[in-house]
Amino acid sequence: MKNLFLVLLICLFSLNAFPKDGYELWLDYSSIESSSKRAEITSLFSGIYFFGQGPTQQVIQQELRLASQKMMGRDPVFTQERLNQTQLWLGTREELAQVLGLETQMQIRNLGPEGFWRGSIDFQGKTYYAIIGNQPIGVLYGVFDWLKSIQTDTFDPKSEKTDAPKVKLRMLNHWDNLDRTVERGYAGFSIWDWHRLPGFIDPRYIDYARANASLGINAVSLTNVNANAFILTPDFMKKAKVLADLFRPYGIKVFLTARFSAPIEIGGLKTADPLDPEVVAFWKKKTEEMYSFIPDFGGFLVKANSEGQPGPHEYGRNHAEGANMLADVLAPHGGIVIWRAFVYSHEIDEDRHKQANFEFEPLDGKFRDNVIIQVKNGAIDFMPREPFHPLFGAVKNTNLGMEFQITQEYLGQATQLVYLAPMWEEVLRSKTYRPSPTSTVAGIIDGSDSGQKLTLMAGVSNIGTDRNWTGHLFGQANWFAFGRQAWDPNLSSEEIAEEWIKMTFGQNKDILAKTKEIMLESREAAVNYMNPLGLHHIMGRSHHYGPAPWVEGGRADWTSLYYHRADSEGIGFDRTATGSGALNQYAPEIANSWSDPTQIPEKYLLWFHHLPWDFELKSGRSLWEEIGLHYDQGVKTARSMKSEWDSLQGQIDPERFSHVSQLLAVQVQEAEWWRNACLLYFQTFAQRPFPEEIEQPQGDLEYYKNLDFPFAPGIRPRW
Ligand code: BDP
Repeated sequence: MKNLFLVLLICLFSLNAFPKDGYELWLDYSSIESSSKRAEITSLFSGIYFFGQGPTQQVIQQELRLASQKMMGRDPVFTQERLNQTQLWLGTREELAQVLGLETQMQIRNLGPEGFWRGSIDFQGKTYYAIIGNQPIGVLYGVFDWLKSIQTDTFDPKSEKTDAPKVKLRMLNHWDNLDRTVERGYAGFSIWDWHRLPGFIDPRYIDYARANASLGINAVSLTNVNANAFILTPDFMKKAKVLADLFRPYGIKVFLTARFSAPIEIGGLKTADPLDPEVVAFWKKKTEEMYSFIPDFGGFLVKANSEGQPGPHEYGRNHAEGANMLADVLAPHGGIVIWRAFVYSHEIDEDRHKQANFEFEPLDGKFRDNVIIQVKNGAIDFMPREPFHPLFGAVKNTNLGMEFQITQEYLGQATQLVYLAPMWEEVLRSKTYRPSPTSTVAGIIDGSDSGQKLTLMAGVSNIGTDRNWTGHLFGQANWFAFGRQAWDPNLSSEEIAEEWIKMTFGQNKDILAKTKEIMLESREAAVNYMNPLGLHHIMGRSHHYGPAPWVEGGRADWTSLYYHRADSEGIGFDRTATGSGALNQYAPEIANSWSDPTQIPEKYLLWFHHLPWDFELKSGRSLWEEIGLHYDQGVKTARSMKSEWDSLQGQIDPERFSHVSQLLAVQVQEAEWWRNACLLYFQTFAQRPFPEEIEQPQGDLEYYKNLDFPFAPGIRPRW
């Protein structure tokens, strides 16, 4: 007996002592402290009845088992006796209605296949808690939502909740190569172990699917948009099939990237012309083959005629001809084509900002119904701050989807804590004034303003083989926030941060308040110390790590000089009518007021205007002074983020505390580096002293220019 007690004690101790490395993500299900709450939840877990059976129900059972063990230290009781022993009912609307005649109680009929209802039901004198979906996947979403309410201490059995996603496809885009390198990946290698698939199933695949399902992410493209045609060979299809089979019960569909020249590379043809009958036959056969492995295959994601990728232009065809050919072969199987709008060419003598609109506006209405044009949030390239992409609102009869970048290519990679939800919120809430005066980007994406039925929000994944999945622990918050905003683009970044913090660190009020503050100020801090006042694209060449406003030579639209245009007179890119005219691609309400440098929001000033160094800003200071103050402010905020976090020592487990604390120290150094390098460089043009009130930039410009990072992670492989 004594021995048994000892063993138990040791077990308990080692459980607690197991370092928290972030692997569990937001699904850590920390133990419920309050005894009354614990009793309430324990009672619900003590009699769970499932209406219906199937793979998704099994997944729900596993999740409930895990949650119960971790939150209450005991197994849940699943019962076959649906009345006497049951506390919690789980099932679809139809299943419950058939047995219990409860049709009228459920308001979820119109919520689509993924909607759910949860609340209390009185039946024959007893009250049950019920989680009901239109389909099993809705039940799973409802269960995750319920578990979240327990973790965030907001569960109230008396109140009911109905919810359904506002966007149809909520998708992760992995930029993962078949050799397991990840383009712009900062968290290790690809989690897809292609070489050992299909035989070996890494348990991570399931945890990945759970995490996505807990957010409502229901689609994933496994491979890099800079695609390799080999993924479309039967050997790789077999591997992808294993993943698709594993993800199906979690409601996740698999997509793959299609290399436009695949008919040549793996089909033995001489052309990839989309109008050539042999090419069409190739894609038809490939698609049929794909569906023979994956009957619910989602479709193809395509990057064509962009940054050297092959596409229809090689054959004198346009994007619609290319996309429609694929759409036609996918349509009989229910598949779709996601065609990227990230197209620009240095051979065209036009501001890169304008090129996507040039290509796609004339094609409006020409794409098939099963094509979505996936548009990056801004017209250049995932910069720390971009005005929304002018394609939103410019086309009326084309499905448009959003592409955000979760991986922090331009926002501190995996050394910096930058919470991206405020950036996405800023974009989604932007007014487009088209198609109607009240339209917003969110309204176009979710169809409420655009009327489109096929809706999509995609995020470029930040996931890799690192134990904590995302390299920086707080990268998890960006994965989480992306999923939440894709579910409902109207959620605020603040409420999402609160959910994530509570699910990740528990209920401690001090942790919540301080961490939330750090997260919410982090993105503006990064903009300030990297790209204030509308500056953009001044990062290191190729690896994109750190500042390099001096990059010149080679392809012009990949240099920094092309974008900041600093000279002895001033700085900024004139995109008004006197410059490139890109501003005119927006609705007149925007174009008119933003053409005036005294009216445009200052955060976009140098994006659209080239202005003299002495130009006076709203503060009464000169442009040069304000640039200095913004850079300096960024550094100060980074420092206060660090001290705020450090004040939580002892309240957060030592492993995660130290991981974040060390990285924040790196972030402060990187912020100083950005400020010093950029200000010293711009001073060579401005020829003015730095404002007195800022910390004077240290170091030597030549030193900064000579820094070299040949092994920085995530570099794009050369083909
Ligand atoms: C850029 C990345 C590059 C991607 C490209 C894209 O630097 O690696 O291939 O976006 O979105 O930002 O296709």
